[in-house]
Amino acid sequence: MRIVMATQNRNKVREFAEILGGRVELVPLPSGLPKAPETGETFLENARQKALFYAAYVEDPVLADDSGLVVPALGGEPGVHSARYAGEGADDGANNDKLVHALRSRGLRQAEAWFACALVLARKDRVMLEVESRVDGFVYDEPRGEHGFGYDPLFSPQGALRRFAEMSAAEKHQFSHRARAVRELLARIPEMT
Ligand code: ITT
Repeated sequence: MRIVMATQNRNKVREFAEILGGRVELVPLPSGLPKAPETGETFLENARQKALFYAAYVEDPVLADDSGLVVPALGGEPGVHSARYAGEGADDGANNDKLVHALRSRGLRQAEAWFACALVLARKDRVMLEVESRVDGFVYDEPRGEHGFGYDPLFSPQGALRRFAEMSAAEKHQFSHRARAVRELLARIPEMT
């Protein structure tokens, strides 16, 4: 099976390839396409929006991922705004700094949090499969580790003493929202009509 990865985020593409380990042929989006709109209020709405937007441009099924970090003590932020928490075009460092300041300004050294991942597989104008998954854990007010991307230096999954950014890719995928969602998607591919 060949799937077009409907994302502009290289870290997501790398993680999908690691998690799938060759079971599916992944191809990138053709270059020069506009960025899909992301105006939904939920991860699933945004994943659907991206999948259907890019599916209109290609023949093969496309897979979109919308994901992010939810911190209930911060009113659910960064949430669906995770990629642009510190402003449009913000980099991971700026987003992490903003999260650290948001925690500290509320007197929090740590807080419960989860990473969520919605995946939508679409072909042409039709959604074929949708799955959602999450990993519960904690965020902290100081970063640790050099691996991964995004908020990985601030997040530890429940049952692990280390941050995602302190883990190898294989260790992160034992816990991660994305790896769980991909496994569920693969299990449901036979349901596709
Ligand atoms: P596309 O829309 O092109 O896929 P994006 O980076 O804009 O790329 P999202 O809107 O889904 O994608 O935002 C996801 C953000 O959530 C991402 O940029 C990270 O800041 C964060 N995030 C998601 N998964 C993560 C992970 O496994 N580790 C750390 N941060 C993650």
